[in-house]
Amino acid sequence: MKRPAQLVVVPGPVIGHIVSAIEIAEQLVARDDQLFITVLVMKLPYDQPFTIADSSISHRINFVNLPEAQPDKQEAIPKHGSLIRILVENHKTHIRDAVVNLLSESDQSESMSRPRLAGFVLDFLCATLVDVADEFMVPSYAFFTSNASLLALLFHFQLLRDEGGIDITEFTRSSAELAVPSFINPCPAAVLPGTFADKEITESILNYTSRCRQIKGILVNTFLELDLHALHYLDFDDKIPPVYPVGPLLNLKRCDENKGSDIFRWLDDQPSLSVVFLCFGSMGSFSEAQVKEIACALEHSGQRFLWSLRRPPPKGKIAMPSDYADLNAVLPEGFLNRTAPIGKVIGWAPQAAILAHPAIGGFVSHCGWNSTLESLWNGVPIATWPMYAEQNLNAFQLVKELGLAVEIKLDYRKDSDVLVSAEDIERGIRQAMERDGDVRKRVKEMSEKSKKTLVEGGSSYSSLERFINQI
Ligand SMILES: *[C@@H]1O[C@H](CO)[C@@H](O)[C@H](O)[C@H]1NC(C)=O
Ligand SMILES: *[C@@H]1O[C@H](CO)[C@@H](O)[C@H](O)[C@H]1NC(C)=O
Ligand SMILES: CC(=O)N[C@H]1CO[C@H](CO)[C@@H](O)[C@@H]1O
Repeated sequence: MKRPAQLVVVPGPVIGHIVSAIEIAEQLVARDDQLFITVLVMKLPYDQPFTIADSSISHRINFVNLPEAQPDKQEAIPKHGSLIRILVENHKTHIRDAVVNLLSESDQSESMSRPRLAGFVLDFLCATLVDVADEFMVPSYAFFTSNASLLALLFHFQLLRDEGGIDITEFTRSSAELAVPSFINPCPAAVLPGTFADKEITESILNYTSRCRQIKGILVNTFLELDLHALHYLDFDDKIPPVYPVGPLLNLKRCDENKGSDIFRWLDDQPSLSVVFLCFGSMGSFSEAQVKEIACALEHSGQRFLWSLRRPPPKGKIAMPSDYADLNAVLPEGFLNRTAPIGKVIGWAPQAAILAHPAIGGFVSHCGWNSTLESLWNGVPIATWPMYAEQNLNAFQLVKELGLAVEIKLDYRKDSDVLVSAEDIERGIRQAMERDGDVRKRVKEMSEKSKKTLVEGGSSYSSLERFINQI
């Protein structure tokens, strides 16, 4: 019989990444009863609350909340991307200590079948922790919470930088179309993640990518049927470690908690596929002028809607959006009263549960990868409104390469002065809500594929098996 094995999982210090890490951990223990997992959770920036409330998570998954890392006094207030790099760096000692602890606990355990430490599974954002895994002389694996297309793009850029001496940040200032091997179509430089405009962040990301060449395997939250082209490219390059597409990893079980709330009572009263849902992720918020354009688009379209509207943090402050105390203060006068029969404006939204509701017929989204997966899973067409990081790219592929979404605006950048007009928004909403459109048909097909891939015989199911077998 196989000896029990222990994996140390380290999520990146971002709330969505922790959720994904938990999903991966659950999938792994569900598939191998000799597998034990310890998740090391870093203290999150911006005081984002994270508590592990769900006691239904397997007893073979153990969570350790790491102590807060002492910030380095010399660092100026870092930008978002550097903040993550610094946080990870500052947590190194705590991570080493936690693993030493773990090993000494299992040394003292009575059991004859102590799990051996089989490796570290590191969020891509924590790739520099390969050093720590090396100290324990165990292999490192990575997990990548976005998709294979982005991963392939990063490997491509990293080679251009390290072997071609090319400055990637120059691309974002050009109007060129780039031939990226993992993409079917040339990719306009304008859809490159805005982060590639920043030298320091680009350098960290490409450094992580370079570390990822030295590890034993990469788990990716995607599936073959969706990300075929990029996965083939990654497969055929022997300087890239084996890539295991194991998605879609979605937070579906926790959808039930919301039933019976005000939002769901309202949704229950709406006809099937009649409501467009607007939600822009945990960091998504808009200027007042932009909020007014969205409101006009909704009112003018006459479409039933559910709108998660968040208030931006005060200018110059690094913080998360919050809920408005008084929605009337930001919405056009009388909007709430006039639209009350067909619409509902809410604050924070239980997105996954809402997307699963039969009343939802379309989704205006920032196209974060996990939102994209949730929407496809539920067969809901997306109108893309990317806001930051890799979302422009996701939108580009979703719209242009896969035909799984319609476009509101592809090269919108958060904090830029671009105002997306009510007309553009309304057009996107109408297209996404089209009853018999091709997009809805393709999304339905992809929804079925995304469910099949996870069950026995499916591609992600087999891929996870291959990963487990080589631990
Ligand atoms: C990237 O890696 C190089 C070489 O190891 C190092 O000198 C540099 O400081 C790293 N940069 C960042 C931003 O991590
Ligand atoms: C909006 O409707 C509410 C109740 O339906 C009412 O109390 C309020 O006065 C109305 N506000 C405006 C501005 O019409
Ligand atoms: C699995 C996962 O990461 N789910 C997250 C996706 O993003 C939404 C918000 O954008 C989060 O609420 C989910 O937890």
